[in-house]
Amino acid sequence: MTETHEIRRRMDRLTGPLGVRLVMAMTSAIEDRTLGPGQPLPAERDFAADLGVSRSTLRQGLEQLAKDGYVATRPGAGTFVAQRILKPITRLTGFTDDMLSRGLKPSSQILGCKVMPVPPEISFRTGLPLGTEVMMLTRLRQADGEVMGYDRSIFPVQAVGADFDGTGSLYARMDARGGRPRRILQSLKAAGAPEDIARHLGVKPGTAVLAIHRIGYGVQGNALEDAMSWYRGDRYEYIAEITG
Ligand code: 16G
Repeated sequence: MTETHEIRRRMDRLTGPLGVRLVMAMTSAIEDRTLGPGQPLPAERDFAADLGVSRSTLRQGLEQLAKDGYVATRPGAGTFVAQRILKPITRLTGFTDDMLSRGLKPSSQILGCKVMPVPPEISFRTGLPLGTEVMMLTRLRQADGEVMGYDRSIFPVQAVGADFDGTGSLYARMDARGGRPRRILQSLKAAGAPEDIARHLGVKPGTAVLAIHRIGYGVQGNALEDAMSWYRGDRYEYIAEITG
């Protein structure tokens, strides 16, 4: 791997125990994308030799990086740089847009799709009149086949058309009708994954995930979406540019 040289260079610039320097150099290389998401790491023996560390130091370092969500090991296939999505907090995009712009293939598993009158608490929150027909769409979201998050979205049937079956991009579907949300109010917090969601995300119940609530409004100020998303904490990182 050509990047090994760069990692070794970074290790040499650091001080402290070899294992710590290895983890720090790898972390920075993954964060600045010297090592790209999904990139396979060399076999243990070669990697250890090229980095000038023992195999046990390398193994411990990789265990630490896996615990922190920087690398993932797939049985039989080796160790890879984890798919970590850096998402600007101020860009109004949907899941499909986010994945395509990173060269990843988005897919969804539909866990539920039903039409009902708007639940009263959603009506109070969004201003959608009681009696409005809404669709509740629950999807497991994947990138290149890996589970990234769980979306549960409620939106007026009118915004997507009565023949919408939940497949494909929700925002693309809205674009083809009256348009997707143009203004979004969003809250983001760390939460322990509830049991049913943890099962779908492939993590232990209680694992820290990003719990995101968003309400999206159309150009006219009308509510178009009330959504809860649970994103895997080891795969997502929200970033913001702050000026003052
Ligand atoms: C994102 C949104 C979700 C929206 C979806 C549309 C967050 C936290 N959630 O997952 O509210 O429904 O994108 O994506 O950003 P789609 O166009 O791929 O269906």
